[in-house]
Amino acid sequence: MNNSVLNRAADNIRILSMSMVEKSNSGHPGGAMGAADFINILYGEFLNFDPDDLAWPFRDRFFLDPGHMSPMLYSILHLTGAYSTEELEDFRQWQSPTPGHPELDIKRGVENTSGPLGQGHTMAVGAAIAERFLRERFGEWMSHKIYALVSDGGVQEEISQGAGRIAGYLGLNNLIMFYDSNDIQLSTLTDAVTSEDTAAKYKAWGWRVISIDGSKTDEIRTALKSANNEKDKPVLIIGKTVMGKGAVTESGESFEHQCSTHGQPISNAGASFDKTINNLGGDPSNPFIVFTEVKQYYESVLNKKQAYANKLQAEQKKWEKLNPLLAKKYKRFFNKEFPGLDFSEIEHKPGIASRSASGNVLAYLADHVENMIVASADLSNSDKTEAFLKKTGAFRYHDFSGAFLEAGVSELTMAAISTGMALHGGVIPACATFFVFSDYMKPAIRMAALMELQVVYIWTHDAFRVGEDGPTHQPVEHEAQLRLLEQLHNHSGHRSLLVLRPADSYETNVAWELAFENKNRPTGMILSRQNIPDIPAKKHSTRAKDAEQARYGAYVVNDAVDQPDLILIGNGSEVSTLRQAAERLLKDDGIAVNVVSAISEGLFRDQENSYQKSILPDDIPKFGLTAGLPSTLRGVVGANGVIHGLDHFGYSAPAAVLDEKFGFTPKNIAREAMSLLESKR
Ligand SMILES: Cc1ncc(C[n+]2csc(CCOP(=O)(O)OP(=O)(O)O)c2C)c(N)n1
Ligand SMILES: [Mg+2]
Repeated sequence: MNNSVLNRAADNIRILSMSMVEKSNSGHPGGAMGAADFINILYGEFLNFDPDDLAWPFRDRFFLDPGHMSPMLYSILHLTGAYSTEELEDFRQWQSPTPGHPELDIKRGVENTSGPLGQGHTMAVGAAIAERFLRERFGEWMSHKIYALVSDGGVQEEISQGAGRIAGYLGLNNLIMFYDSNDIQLSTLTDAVTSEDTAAKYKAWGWRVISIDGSKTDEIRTALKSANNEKDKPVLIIGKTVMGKGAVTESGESFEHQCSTHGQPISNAGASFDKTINNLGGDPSNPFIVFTEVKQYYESVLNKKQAYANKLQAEQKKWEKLNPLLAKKYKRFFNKEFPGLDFSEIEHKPGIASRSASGNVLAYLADHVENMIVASADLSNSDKTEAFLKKTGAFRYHDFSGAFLEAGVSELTMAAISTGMALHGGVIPACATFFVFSDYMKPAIRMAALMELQVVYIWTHDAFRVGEDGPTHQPVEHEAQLRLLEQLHNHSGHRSLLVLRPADSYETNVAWELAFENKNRPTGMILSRQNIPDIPAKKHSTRAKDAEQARYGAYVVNDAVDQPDLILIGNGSEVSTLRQAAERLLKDDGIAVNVVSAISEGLFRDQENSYQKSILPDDIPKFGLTAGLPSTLRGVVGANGVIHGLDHFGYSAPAAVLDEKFGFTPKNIAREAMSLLESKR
């Protein structure tokens, strides 16, 4: 293809991008204008997709890290036919499909929601792992490339360390990342904050690095060709680009390389909108137009893409005929179907920790779910994911026969990689660490919740009962924080995250079952380090059957009394303490108590009002017990109830001593409950 048409197309992307920002009077034109040359060559000459079906599972993926460059993405997707002119003109407006930062819309070519810098390219690493995992099982025919674009901000974010290390360690030769290196960031030039040798850094991680002039069509093409032929390593193409490329002032002087064009209409920044469009060969009175030759060029591009997709899909059909069982399997993988899963087959020894019960579930899943990928941030023996690891094996350099990612000590990276796996599709990711370190994962959890992705978070060592490790390891406010996402609804109107803290091994089974049913949102599981006695079965029932009621979010675990004197409410291991307190109250004071296990407030509040009232009638005194902040249970216990929780960081001492000192004993709880009842008399 002759470069003059390509350069016209890149200029067209620049004009569209700056015009979108100008029209909405908000947004980020500078970076988009600089990276236009790359995105143009990538989509024009490399990225494989099916124009008729952008969700085709074996398409190449493009992950955008700097979401603020959304005008560039919408512009290229306009040239390839997925967005209309009106939609570009509607940039950043209410309910437009062109929001300020791109929001996941695979059917229209947006592979990831982006905005928090650093996560987008880490998701690409996750997608690249998923691709290698599937290729290993189904063959070379289905292999495809994962492209990412990262900017100065994404390279500076700490998460890039984890993403770079893991991609290099695993030799993700299907990953090609373009670094839009324009030496400018939001408030300064990059030299105000960094003097690192980025190429050397990535090389040290095991990447191949190609440095080019990122505005030059030939150099971009050569680099992408070479990256596509790379057999061993992930490739970083460092492209030196020009912020606000083509911008000029009213008097026609260059206004390129200006920090001010990062995040406002170029006319506000000091450039001339009209003169810049003239300079880029466009018509200021018609800024949203696509040049005729560019239109023709992209028509020919789409024909080529279609021909490629047709060819591959024919190959796919042939393969499916020859391998009918495998063909069924990959379809199941992508449809998130799990035939034959029966959690009631999973047996536990009595009175084990819920982390161990989860380990038993994982051992079962290793045998029954072939497309599950589990990760741990260097805690597999402690968080009990090793039950899965031992049966499946860890990923190694160019070896994806296993199904376990040893992520190293990098919780945020691990969580964002899990997001990327879920985005790629075909696999079910779960990742684990200590509950207290969920703090390190929150930004990625939030993105998975926003994107409505099935990711499972396994958090063990759920309370101050980690004991001697002290306050740095004792989660307190964490459950309350995560349950905030239970209150936050996703764009489909559902609770964006489900948080489950099971009270014994039977509830742990149910929690895992729910995690598999939760196909359109993440699930977090909060599990104990210490053993927990199993809750006894109710009269004429089995514990397994009783525990199924955890599906309602909260239920009475003992033989319920119609008119109890008191209701005790908790979750996790506190339910056991409450049960013992209830026995004391009945024996010593003749008080009739219902004990409620509230595995998830969110699930509970989604039940019929009549059910909620039957479990927690208004007129009965309520007492809550939580190892977390008292506010963790406030929504369930209600304003008039009393909650015994923790309102400090905890202390270093053996767990039993802490239970005693913090008043988490059946005796103390019975005493406090009695004073609540007395205060009501
Ligand atoms: C995690 C995170 N922190 C801060 C921001 C705010 N922010 C948006 S863009 C940006 C830096 C922009 O620099 P660069 O990535 O080089 O983009 P360019 O200015 O070149 O377009 C910052 C700090 C963000 N989006 N995400
Ligand atoms: Mg920059």
